Amino acid sequence: MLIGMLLPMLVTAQTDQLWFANQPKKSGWCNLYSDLSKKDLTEQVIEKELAGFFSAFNKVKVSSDKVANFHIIIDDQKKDNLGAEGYKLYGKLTAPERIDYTIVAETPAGALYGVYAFLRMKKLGAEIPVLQDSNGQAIVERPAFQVRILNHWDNPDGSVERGYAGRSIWFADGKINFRSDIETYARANASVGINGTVIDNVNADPKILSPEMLQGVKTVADRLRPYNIKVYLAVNFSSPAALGGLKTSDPLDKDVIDWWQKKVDEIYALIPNFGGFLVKANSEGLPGPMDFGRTHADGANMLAKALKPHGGIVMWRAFVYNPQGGDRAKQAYYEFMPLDGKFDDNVIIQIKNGPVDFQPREPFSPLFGAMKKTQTMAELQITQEYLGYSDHLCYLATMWKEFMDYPTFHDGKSVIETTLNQKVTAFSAVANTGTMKNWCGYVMAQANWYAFGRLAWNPNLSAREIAKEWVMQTITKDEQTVNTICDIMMQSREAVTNYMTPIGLHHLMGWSDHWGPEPWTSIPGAREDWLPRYYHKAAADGIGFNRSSKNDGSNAVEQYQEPLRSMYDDPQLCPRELVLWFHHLPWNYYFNDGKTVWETLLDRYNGGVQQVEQFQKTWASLKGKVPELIFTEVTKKLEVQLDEAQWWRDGCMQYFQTFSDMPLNFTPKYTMEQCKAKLRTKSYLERQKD
Ligand code: GCV
Repeated sequence: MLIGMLLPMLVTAQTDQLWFANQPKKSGWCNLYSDLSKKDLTEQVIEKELAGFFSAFNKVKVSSDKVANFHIIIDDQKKDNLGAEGYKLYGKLTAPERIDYTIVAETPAGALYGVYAFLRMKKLGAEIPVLQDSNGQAIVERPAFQVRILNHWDNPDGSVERGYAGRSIWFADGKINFRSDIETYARANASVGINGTVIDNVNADPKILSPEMLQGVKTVADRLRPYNIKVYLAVNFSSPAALGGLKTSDPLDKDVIDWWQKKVDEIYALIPNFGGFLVKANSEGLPGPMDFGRTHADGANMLAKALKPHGGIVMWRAFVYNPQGGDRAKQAYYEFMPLDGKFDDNVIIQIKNGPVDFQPREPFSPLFGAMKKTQTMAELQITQEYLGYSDHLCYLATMWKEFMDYPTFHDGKSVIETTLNQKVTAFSAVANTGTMKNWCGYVMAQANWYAFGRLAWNPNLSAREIAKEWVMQTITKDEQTVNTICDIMMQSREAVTNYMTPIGLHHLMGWSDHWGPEPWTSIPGAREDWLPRYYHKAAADGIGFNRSSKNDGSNAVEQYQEPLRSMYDDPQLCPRELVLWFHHLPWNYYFNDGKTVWETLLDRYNGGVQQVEQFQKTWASLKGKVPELIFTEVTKKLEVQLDEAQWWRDGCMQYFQTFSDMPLNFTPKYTMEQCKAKLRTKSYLERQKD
C-alpha cells in the first residue's frame, strides 16, 4: 500500500524527455561484447543507451560467457533472414541467477532497434524469452515498412504550417537552426523505429535546394545518421526556374533534367545517405508537371531517374483537387487512376488516409487497392489540424487502426495491406513537433507520435497495446492508473468526432485557421470547395453530401469496390458513422434504430460534450496517482477541451436548427453570436506562441 502511494512520486515528469520520462532506476550490470566496429556511430548510441539503463556498464573484447553478459552479434551469413533492420533478441541462462542477453542483427541499425526493444521490454516489465539453446523461440522482428517517415511542414522562416507546438525544430530566419536537444528527437524516433524525416514543408520553398541551405541540411543529416534516420526534402517542382534561373521547369526539357541531375548529385556529395524527395505538385496552387502539359508520372519519373543511381526515392503526393473538378472527394482518383502502371519503381504515391483532408472521420481514400500497378503509401496526420490542435486529448491510433484495417475488397486486402509487398514500402505522417519544451504542445499529443512509429514498425499492434506502452513509459506504471488513462485515450477520438463532425459530417471548421466551428462561413469570392457549406449542404430539405449514385449524387461510391459500393450507396446500410458523407438526408429521416437524423445529431453532439465531462471526472480521480506536472497540464487542457466541445455543439446545432426548425434538447452555453465572436477574439497565432 505504502509502496503504491510512493510510486508516483518517484517518477520524474520530464515531459521534454518524451517517452523516456518515466525511467526506472539503474540496476544490474552490462558487460557488452559487440561485433560492431568502434567507429560506428550507431554503436556509440547503443553503448550510451545501455550505459544509461544499467548501473554498471563495460565494453569487453571477448564474447566469452564468463565476461560478456550482453552480446551484439552481426550475422554476416544472414542465417536468420533478418533483413536490413530486423533483429533477434533472446536471453540465455548461463549460471544460476544469471541471464545473458543476445541481439543478432545484420546491420548496426538492426542492432539499434534490438537494443531499443530490449530496453522497452525491460521498462514495461515484459518477459524476454530465455532459451535453453539458440534454437528456441527468440523474439524476431522485422519492420513492416522500409520507410517509416515523418513529414514536417516546417518553413525556412521558422514557422510551421499547422504546427501547434511553437516554432520549427529545424529552421529559423531562413536558415537551418535545429533544436539543441535534437538528439532527444532522434532517440525518440529510433526507439519506435522511425527511420526517415522530411524536414521542410510540402509547400516547399525553392530555397531549400540552395547550396547554403544544403550545407545546413547536411548538418542535420549528420546528427540523425547515428540513429539510422535519413533526411529527405520536400521540393518545389519549379525549382529549376525559381532557383536555377532556367526558362522552364518542364520535366521533359533537357536543361531541366540536367539541372535536377546536378542538384541531386550535389546533395549526395554532401549527404551520402540522403533519402529522396517528397513532392506536392499541381495541388493547392503549387507548380507541377501539368503546368507544362505533362502528367504526374512525367514529373515523378524525371526526379526518380536523377535519384535512382544513388538509391533515392520520390514520394509523390496524391493530394490534388481543383474547384472545377466536381466532387473534391473524387478528384485524386480521377487524376491518378489513368496513370496506374506508369510510375518508375523508385516512385511511391503518397495518399492521405481519406479522400478529402485528415478530417476526424473519413472513409479511406479509394485509391488504396485500386492502383494495382503503382506503389502506394499512406499519409497520416499527427498534428491535430482538424482535431483540436494540441489542446484536445485525442489519441489518434484508434482512428489510424480503423483506416488501416478497413477491408478494401481489392484482392481481399485491408487498406494497409494494399501498401505492402511492393519494391518500396513506406508509411508516413505529418509531425506534431515544435520548439515548445515538451515538443508537442501537450503531453497527451506525444502519444500520437509514439503510436505512429509503433504502427509503422508493426501495423498489427492494437491501439490499446500502444497506449499502454506509452503511458507506462511516460506517466506511470501503476496498473489501475494505466488502465484508467488508456480508457480515456481509447474513447477520445470518438468524443472529438462526436462534438465536431458526427455521422459523416466534415469540413465544418473555421476558414483558414481550421480551428473552431464555422459551418456558416461565407467569404466573398472564396473557392466553394474551401467553404463548409460545400460539404454539409444543410438546407430546409436536410443535411449531408449526396455522393450516392442516386438523385443527382456525385456517385463517389463508384470508386469503391463491391460490396462497399452498394453498402455506401444505401443510407440504411451505410455505416452510421459515415452516412452524411455519402448521403443528403431529410432532417426527419429515420434510421433503423428509430431515431431521426436530427435526433442522432443531437445525441452525438451532446454525447461528445458528456464524454469530455466524463474525462474530466475520471482524470480528477487520478490526483496523486500521476506526476503533478502532468496532472495539472491535462486538467487545464481538459477545461479548454470541454469549453470548445460545447462551442462546437452550440455553434453547429444552432446553425443547423436555422434549417431544420426542430427543437434543441440542451441549453447552449453560447448563443450563435457568441459562437461567431469567439472565433474572432481568440487568435490562432496567440495560441502558437512558445
Ligand atoms: C501543407 C491541407 C492543409 C494545408 C496543407 C495541405 C496539404 O489543405 O490545410 O495546410 O498544406 O492540406 O496537405 O498539402
